[in-house]
Amino acid sequence: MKRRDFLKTSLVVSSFASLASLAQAGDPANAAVVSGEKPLIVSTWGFGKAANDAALKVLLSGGKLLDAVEQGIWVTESAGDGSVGLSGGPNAAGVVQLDACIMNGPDHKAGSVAALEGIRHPISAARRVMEKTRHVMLVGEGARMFAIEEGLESVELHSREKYEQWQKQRAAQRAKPEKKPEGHDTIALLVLGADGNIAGGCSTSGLGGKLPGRVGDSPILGSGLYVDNEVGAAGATGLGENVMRYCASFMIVEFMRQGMPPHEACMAVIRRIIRTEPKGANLSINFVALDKHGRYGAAGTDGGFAYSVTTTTSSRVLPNPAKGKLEP
Ligand code: SD4
Repeated sequence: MKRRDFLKTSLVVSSFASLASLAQAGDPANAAVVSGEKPLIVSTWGFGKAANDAALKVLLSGGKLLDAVEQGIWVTESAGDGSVGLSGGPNAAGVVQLDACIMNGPDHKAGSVAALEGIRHPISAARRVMEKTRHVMLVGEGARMFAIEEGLESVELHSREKYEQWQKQRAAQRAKPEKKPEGHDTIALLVLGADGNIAGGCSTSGLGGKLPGRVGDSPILGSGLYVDNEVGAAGATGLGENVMRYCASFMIVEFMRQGMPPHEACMAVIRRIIRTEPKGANLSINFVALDKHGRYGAAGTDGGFAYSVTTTTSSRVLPNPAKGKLEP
């Protein structure tokens, strides 16, 4: 075959392949659903639904993409259900240390805070770092002082008692059959706006019982969250140590850039990580992703992982499409 013919043939084949993946719309057996709807909001876990709904409201009332991300995540940070925000699991010293980041597609700007204590809304601190400083990330006491100077609400820190109480709760939870990954939860929330722009945020109290000062994947750009306005966005939840060593969210976005739909990109990254890990699929790594075309997807090694998807026509909690498809 002449070079010109070969190029022609491969162009036809590759556009057929992308059409085929776009044609998966509405097939419930295939998690790489084409929503096509904008705005589209995707987040981690079932609790993400309330955050998505709040984010959609912001967009529908004319708010900016970043307002939708921030105010959506506020809902989870304020929920007080022992997962994200100040009600989250404390570290081994009995203190809740929070991690968060935010990223804006159009200008590729980002802000992040880590090991932040006593601030009600770490996502807002991350946004202020992005918008009001020349830095990307602030940690610990510096982040706390900055947040207070910015007028963000600060609250009393949790004590050792809180840690003991939390340990008892966890022991009871572990006894239940369908448990969430032990001791950690995170919201990663991705928004595709009606104008095709993308933004995302991530907020967590991190791994319960962690060493004081430990920082997970959630505030690390490319690990817990990544946004590329030309391609899409991805976010993570689970055991940060198994995500941040692989720059997993960045890798998902890069796989989508190469043409994979979001669900396949999440699966491909999980498979790639599993290949190197002695623990196989026993890693507690879970991902959500959306792309520029309005396609979304997720995959996780935790059977109990779920994700939330919201458009103007529906708001749903969907099960982990990878459940049963990865070796434990
Ligand atoms: C962390 N990835 O700090 C976070 C915790 C989490 O579900 O996502 N829990 O490792």
